[in-house]
Amino acid sequence: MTIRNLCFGVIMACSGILSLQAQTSQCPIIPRPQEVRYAQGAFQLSDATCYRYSGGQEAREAAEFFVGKLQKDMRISLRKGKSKTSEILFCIDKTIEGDEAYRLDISDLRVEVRAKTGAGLYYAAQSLLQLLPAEALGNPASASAFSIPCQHIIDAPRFAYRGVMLDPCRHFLSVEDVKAQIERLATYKINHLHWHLTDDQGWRVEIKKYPLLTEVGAWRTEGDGSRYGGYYTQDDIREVVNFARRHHVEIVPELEMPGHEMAAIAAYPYLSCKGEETTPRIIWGVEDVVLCPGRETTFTFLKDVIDEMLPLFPGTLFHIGGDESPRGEWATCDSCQARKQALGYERESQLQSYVIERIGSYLAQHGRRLVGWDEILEGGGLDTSAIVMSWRGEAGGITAARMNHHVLMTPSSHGMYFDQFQSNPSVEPMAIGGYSTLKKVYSYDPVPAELKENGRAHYVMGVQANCWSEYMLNVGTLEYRLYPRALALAEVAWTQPENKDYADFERRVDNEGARRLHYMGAAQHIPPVEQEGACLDHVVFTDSAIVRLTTVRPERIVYTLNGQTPTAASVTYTEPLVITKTTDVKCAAILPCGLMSPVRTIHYEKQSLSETARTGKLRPGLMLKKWEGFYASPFRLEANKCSEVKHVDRIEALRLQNKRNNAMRGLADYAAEVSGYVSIPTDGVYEFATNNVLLWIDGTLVIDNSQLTTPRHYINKGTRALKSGLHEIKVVFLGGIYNGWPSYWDDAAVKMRPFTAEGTNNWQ
Ligand code: TNX
Repeated sequence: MTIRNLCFGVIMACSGILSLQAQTSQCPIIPRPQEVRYAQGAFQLSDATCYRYSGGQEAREAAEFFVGKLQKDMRISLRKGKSKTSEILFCIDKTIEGDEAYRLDISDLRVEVRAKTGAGLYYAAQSLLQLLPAEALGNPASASAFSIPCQHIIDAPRFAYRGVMLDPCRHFLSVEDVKAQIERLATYKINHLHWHLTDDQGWRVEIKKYPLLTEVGAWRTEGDGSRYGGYYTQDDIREVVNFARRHHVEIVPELEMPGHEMAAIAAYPYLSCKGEETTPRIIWGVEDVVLCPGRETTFTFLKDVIDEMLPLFPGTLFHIGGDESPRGEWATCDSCQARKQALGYERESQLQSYVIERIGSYLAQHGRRLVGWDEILEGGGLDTSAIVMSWRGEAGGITAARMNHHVLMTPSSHGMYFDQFQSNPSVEPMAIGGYSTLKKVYSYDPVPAELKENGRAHYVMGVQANCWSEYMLNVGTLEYRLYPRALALAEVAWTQPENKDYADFERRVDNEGARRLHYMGAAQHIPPVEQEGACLDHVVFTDSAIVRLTTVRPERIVYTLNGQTPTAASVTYTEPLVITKTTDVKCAAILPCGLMSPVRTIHYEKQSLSETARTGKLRPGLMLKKWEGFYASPFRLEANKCSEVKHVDRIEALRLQNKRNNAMRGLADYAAEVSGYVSIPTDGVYEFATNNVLLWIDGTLVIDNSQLTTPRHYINKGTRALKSGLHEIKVVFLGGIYNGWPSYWDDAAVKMRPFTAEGTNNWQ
């Protein structure tokens, strides 16, 4: 099986010897500072070191943060006071330009940290901590002194807004999970956490005036009948916001409107045009039912909710969503049409603008700035104070900047969607699609060329990556998707383009970066081994097979052919392997710092060509059997009573056995199987792909998707050596909603092609 079935933890392949000497010649800091100048000598940090601060509370907080970290992570206790031989001074210095800029002067007897603000001092402290070896985090008692090379660092961020979005609506994150990410992200100088608190599938913020929002709206019924949900109390939110403040992170809350609000509508049906009773959405995708902009009660509700949210979130930015709001219901709603007429509007999109405008001015009265997804531009007339978050490519951001809006760049097309795959989908846990590698994230420049050319670069306030969580079932998967891509994002957001260098970044991630993440307790993506070309877990051959291994970023690959789990001491892959008998190739990638990817087992099986089926007289078509009810597993269906047997003409008929509605509510789920014969044109090895759950050829299971968390895409492919002629085929489909994905959205097809290791043949 692939790594999808393993946990995302990583293991140390070798412990190595603790080097307490930081590397001198190469700066390990992520994001890379503006300027680093090395000098002779080194500063000794130990229990004998003293610390001081000047500049009031801000300086005290930064100093205490640093001292606290040393104490907690490395068991080094600094004393407050002066020392002639080893001291660290944190100093607010108003002559330094830039709110988050800092200077770090490390000489043999003294470290001087200077910044204009507490945030600057905090970032200096983070840089200083990154100059200490990451191993010390994992072995706090292992060293009593550290040596930091003398150097002078001058640093400041490129962008004021450096953000990550978390989505606890699709899959919930506990307060502790959210705090853990804030602390880690702040290590890399990320300073905004956009918290997506409301959506169709769940409402996550306690609003005292509307208790049903969390009693009803925070819980949805999953496809297997279980209840899923959770929410943050106002105390929880205060705790997170305070924690974030101490790490100089502003929380930007998001209250979606007018779309993506099915959970609120389920709690208070009068918020929608038709007012029908409903439930939070039970599948991913976009809900057609949205807030009614015609009725005043909608605005009373939104203002009441905002009134309770504002004191919880003292930052200046407030996100009102605004994305993906279908307008179909408004066209037939009397209140919406009356509003449209009264305002002289011609298009429904103007009603969307009306909502944004009214709420925007309400927020402005309360000293907040509205942020919205790029759809907020669509109806026209948007106040220039609104900040546009460009997610559908860069176009929204460019248009907005041309109209004098500040913009935040988070284009799904340029790697900023961390819900996308980060290496070959065949070796990754299920993701939404797309392809966003570490390199792609790193290579992004948030200022589009057009804005540079027309002098509008300054409208780009910053950049953000989004962790939409449809396919992040738990915090382990979130972290696996977030790290180390968030480190690349941090460098995109902080470092000036002329100081960026992917090869150097890769070196820092592969060494100190990965190690630090590991000791901070974060799961992270260490590139799993892929096969070049056709990347399958089970490869059939008749004579011999050539195995070509690779990883999405170049790493050492180790492997075994004797069934043993590979270790750092195993053979290093240097050239393609030739396999002539049935063999399990077990392989893993090892980073230079010793961390190892999950082990992948690729089963290479030597087969002789499978005989054709003995058949009597055949009729065209296939036999379909159906069983009513929800099935979590496709095995042993025969043990249940079959409700129907009939002939169908296509395999795809499997998914058409009930009447569906768009929102998939109240479906009668079922399992179904088709069986028949497939005609194989010539002798050879064939590759099959299907998003159905099982595929058998000649009574052998060739594809088993039953372990996938979500049956979508053509992930598990299978191969089989077949003689020309007719072969038995059997396919099983489970109709139902699996982790938010309705299998009725799949095409239910089976594809086939002659197998080539290059994977270049077309599907038939
Ligand atoms: C689009 S990005 C959405 C989200 C989904 C996401 C999945 C945006 C403003 N809306 O509701 O979760 O795609 O990638």
